[in-house]
Amino acid sequence: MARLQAELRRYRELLEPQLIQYLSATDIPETLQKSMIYSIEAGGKRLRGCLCLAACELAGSSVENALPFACALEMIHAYSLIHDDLPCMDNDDFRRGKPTNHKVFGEGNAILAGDGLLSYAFEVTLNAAASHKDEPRYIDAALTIARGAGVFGMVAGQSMDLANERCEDLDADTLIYIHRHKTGALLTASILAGAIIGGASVELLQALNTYGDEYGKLFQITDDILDVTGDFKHMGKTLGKDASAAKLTYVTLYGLERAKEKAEQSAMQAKKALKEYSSAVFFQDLVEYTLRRDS
Ligand code: GRG
Repeated sequence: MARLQAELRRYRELLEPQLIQYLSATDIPETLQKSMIYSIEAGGKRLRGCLCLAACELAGSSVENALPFACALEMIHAYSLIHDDLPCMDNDDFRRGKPTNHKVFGEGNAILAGDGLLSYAFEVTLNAAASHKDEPRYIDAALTIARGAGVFGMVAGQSMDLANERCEDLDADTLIYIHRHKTGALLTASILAGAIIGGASVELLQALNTYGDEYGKLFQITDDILDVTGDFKHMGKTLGKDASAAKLTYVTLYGLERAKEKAEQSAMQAKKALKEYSSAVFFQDLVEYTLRRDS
């Protein structure tokens, strides 16, 4: 995994200073700025930003072109975690190994930090699109992210999750719908946005769409498994919450062993989707890493 780690490091070293630069703008009110920076600086794997940059490179373009979009994706992801952690949602005290945003800044400020990050993300992508008026793919990438984050994507999944809380007879189709939207949609949008900026062919976009769908499933199944088998030190959040909240997960639905088999199946399908692309090494390595991840 040294090859993957080096690539992730290269992408993060581009992404993180740019993210902080966006958030360091001088005219943001102090508490709002501090709370947004708190959640962004708390860390995280920066997976969505890295996927966006890697897809742009795979499509044959320089990562710099996708950098605003990668930053926007990390802002949207951070907002979703801040809001998901609120008492009215998942009610979590820890995230990324630190007290959650509302524990430090209060609920009102945490809601605003999320709102601020989400709105700023679209300001950043639309600014990038406005600077490339003659290249419509920049606006396509912004739209792809909007769709993945919003009422046809992540917010739809979160809404269905909320609607089905403590529902005794949830079925596998609903579980798949929830996770394909709540977790998978933003991951897939991250990959597609980067590929669109990079000028990917229709064939590559289709292959990456299939990869994203399977990778999203793999990511969620391993998240459910780690809720049972993981530890706080690596995951940085309170574990065992799914069981105590009687949540339907891949583990509660299928049991640990079959959930692991399902993760293996999605891993295989994700890798197969890109088998024609010999330069998609990052994406193939990421599947192996995710299958064995502990954080
Ligand atoms: C509030 C609209 C809204 C949506 C929230 C993202 C989300 C939807 C909920 C988070 C619940 C959760 C733990 C989902 C499992 C998958 C997931 C998104 C895990 C966290 O992502 P990582 O592991 O986090 O990439 P880091 O901290 O590494 O960035």
